[in-house]
Parts: sequence; C-alpha cells; structure tokens
Amino acid sequence: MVLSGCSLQDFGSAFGNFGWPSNGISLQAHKMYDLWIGSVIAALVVGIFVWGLIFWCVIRYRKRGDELPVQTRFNMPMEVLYTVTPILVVAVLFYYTAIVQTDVDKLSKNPDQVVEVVAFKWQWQFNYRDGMGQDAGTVASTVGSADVIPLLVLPTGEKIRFEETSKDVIHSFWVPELLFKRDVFPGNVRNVFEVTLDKEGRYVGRCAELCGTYHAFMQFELVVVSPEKFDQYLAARKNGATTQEGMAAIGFTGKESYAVTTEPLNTRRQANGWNQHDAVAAGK
Ligand SMILES: [Cu+2]
Repeated sequence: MVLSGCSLQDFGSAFGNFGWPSNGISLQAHKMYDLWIGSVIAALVVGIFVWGLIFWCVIRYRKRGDELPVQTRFNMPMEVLYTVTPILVVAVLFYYTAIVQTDVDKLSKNPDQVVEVVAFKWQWQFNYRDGMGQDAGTVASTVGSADVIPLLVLPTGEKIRFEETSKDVIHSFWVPELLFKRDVFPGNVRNVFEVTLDKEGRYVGRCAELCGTYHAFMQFELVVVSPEKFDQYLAARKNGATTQEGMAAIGFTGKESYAVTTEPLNTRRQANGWNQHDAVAAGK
C-alpha cells in the first residue's frame, strides 16, 4: 500500500533503473519494469533487515571476557519465524511474477498487425502479414544484408503480433528497450508473442542467442512511428517501394532512411580470406 502511493518509475530511474535500460517502450514492458523495481525494493528491505540483525549481534554479543555465554539450544518462536517469513516473501514474489508473466504472454484474438520474424544465419527478415499463422500471406517484406541493417517499422497503440521462425539454428529476437527477448526456433516451433508499443523512436535490436560465426552481425532497428505514418509506410511498401523509399515517404530521408542506432560491422571476410572462393582459388 505504501509503494502504490509513489511511482515505481520515479524511484527506479533515481537508481539507474537497477540495471535495466529504461522503463521500456511497450505496455508489457512497463508491467515487467514495475515488477523488477518492486522485487529489488523487496530484496533491499529484507537485506537491510538482515544486515541490521547481523551488526546488532556483532556489537551486542561481542566477546567481553573469558566467561562462556549462555548456551541456548533452540528457540521455538524463532524457528517458526524464520521458516514462515521466507515462505511469505517467496509467495508474494511468485504471485506478482505469475500475474505479470500471464499478461506478457497473453495473445489477442484479433491483433492489429502481424509480423513474421524470420531469422537465418546471419540476418533477419521481417514479413508484414495479412493474417495469423503459417498460411497467411506476406504483403511487404524487409530483409537485412551485410551492408544494410534491416528496419522493422511499427505503429504505437496497436496490438502487434510477432510470429517467429528460423531457417537454420536457434536465434533470439531481442530489443533491449522492450525489456523482452524470445528465442526463434527452426522447424515446427513457431513462437508467438504480442506487444503494444507506446513510445515513438528508434531502437536497436539484436540476436541474443549465440548462433555461429557471424552472430554479432545480426542487428536490426525497430522504428516506432504513429499509426498514420505506419499506414503510409505500409501503403508505400505494398506499392513496391523499398524499405528506404518507404522511410522517405514518412519523412525519414537521406541517412535517416537507414538505421541510426547501429551500423553494419566491417566483416573483413575478404581481407581475412574467410568463405571467399576467390581467396581459396588464389591459394590464400
Ligand atoms: Cu542469431
């Protein structure tokens, strides 16, 4: 009750969010953030209590002479207290975790947008879909390359459903600002989750599962725009515009039409003679 009186976000940001990037950019992220900050506060309260007891004992019962102190064998109320208290702490943490987790995993019957996330060694493809499931059609698609970071443009305030699939090994879709990541599996497993974004901006995304030699190059950028701009973007893409032309259509021209939060890494594959037929042929 005391905690509900003050904002967890104000408290958290005063302490660097206790290690998280921020309070997130989606409704789901805000709930996870509050759980995180609440858990840290609970841990600190228990910690301060325990430290207090330790230092009190150290000072109060320090050695004063050679006389043997009172030899207490057990204390029933104490035994009960330190069995019941941790169980209560765990029960409360479990209760709030279960509530937030259920909410984050919740799927709606009619999402506003469906994006198929296809991971492969070592890039991402984002397919805008006309329905749910494997059999739905793709209306627009963005695929990354070694030279161009793929952009995933999405609107605020809409239920966005992500459907994940991999062409080879296990990858993991991760946007730190979503405070969320989920593995991308090959084969029949099609991981699905939903997000409602509430903060416009551009955010870096990464593969968070070590998937091979060029794992580090699996970067993308999430571009969150207003629903109006998103509709314009998607309309342009449906009319055959490239990702960069689509970005220009909603006001991101020139350099802005490319990723701004991260840039392609220099692969040096040529210089190092890795996977290069020419290099192999030349005997390098
Ligand atoms: Cu990967």
